[in-house]
Amino acid sequence: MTHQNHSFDTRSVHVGEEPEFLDGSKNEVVSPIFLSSTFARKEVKNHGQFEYSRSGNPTRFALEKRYASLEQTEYGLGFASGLAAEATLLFTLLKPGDNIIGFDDLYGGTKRLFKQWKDNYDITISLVDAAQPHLVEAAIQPGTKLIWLESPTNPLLKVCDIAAISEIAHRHNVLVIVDNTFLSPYFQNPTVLGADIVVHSVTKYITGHSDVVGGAIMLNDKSLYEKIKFNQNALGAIPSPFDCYLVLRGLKTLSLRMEKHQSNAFAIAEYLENHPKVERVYYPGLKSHPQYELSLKQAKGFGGMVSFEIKGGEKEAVQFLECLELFTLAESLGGVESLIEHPALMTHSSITKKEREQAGIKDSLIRVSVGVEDKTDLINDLEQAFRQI
Ligand code: P1T
Repeated sequence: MTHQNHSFDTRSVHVGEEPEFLDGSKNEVVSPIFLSSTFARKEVKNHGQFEYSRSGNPTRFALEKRYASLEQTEYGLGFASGLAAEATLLFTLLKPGDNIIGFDDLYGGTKRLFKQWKDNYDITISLVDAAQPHLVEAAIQPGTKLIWLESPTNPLLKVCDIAAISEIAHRHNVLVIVDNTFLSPYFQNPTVLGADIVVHSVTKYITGHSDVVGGAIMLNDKSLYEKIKFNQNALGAIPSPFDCYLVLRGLKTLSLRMEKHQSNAFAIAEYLENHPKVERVYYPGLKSHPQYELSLKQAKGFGGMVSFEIKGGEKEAVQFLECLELFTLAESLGGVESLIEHPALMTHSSITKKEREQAGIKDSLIRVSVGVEDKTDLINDLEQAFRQI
């Protein structure tokens, strides 16, 4: 059955796992975990749909079909991690002498990857405040190959106008890649807004239970898809069948989880905004957020990530974080359990202090991945920790 006319909630449950999908004689409701690393053939010169699990596996195939459906693209590809997906993209799209324009606020590991490409493969990187599209246009140079965006960004929750930047990029023959990890395909579909390629850390909301490290790429262009798929196999950074099964399972509740993450995040952002020990709150759903109107226009929601600056500096931030009991002090985000962290010392410690300062990541900044627990319990935990500093 085709789910083309079905809504997101229906597609996230069914696509890739239609009972007759794999073979008419098999009618499982849930995709089996195909552990076989290789697939038999009758003829030397011909193989069936699957040949060897690095190049294709039925459980991964089911998941890749769902990835494409949820991002409303023609094609989806699964990877062993978000960074494996990103590295495969850079490997496929760049040649020496090329230039990447990136948002000045991006996940620290993405900036570290860019630096590897810069140092080893003669690529130049221009980081700009993409919240101002004219700065992106001004940064375009003859060698610019791609513009790399997050919206909202990690960790400052900056939002950029994906449609406006895509229009600028396409006038200059440049590709737009959007890392859509923070909103998930439930709240935002960048290719519908004009971007060329979407990348995800599946580790986060898409899986949703902090038990898989995975990545994904979704796109519409057939020739680009074939090049990236070739390198998915050639580089081999693929997800295991068991991880694919867990992601298929996690995705069935994506819409339910995202709604709860968001309503809890609203409550926490408002609580923090009124707290005397808080200097500043970053959440795109607050009217005080500089791109609140843009978020309303281009996304269906604001997500579950909130960042804030505590009054004081690193000392107060660390003290606060170590006093929390219900929030787990850990890197990562997007799971059902609330996580909290210190970007400068944790997720963004792989970039230099100078770069962090340029991007606006202060030592007093704290990032919260709001889970789906009871919001009063979460706020009570924050309150008891504030009282101790
Ligand atoms: O961890 P991995 O699945 O390889 O994904 C990397 C990645 C890519 N893009 C964004 C926006 C991310 O946030 C991440 C990973 N981020 C964390 C681990 C973190 O705590 O921010």
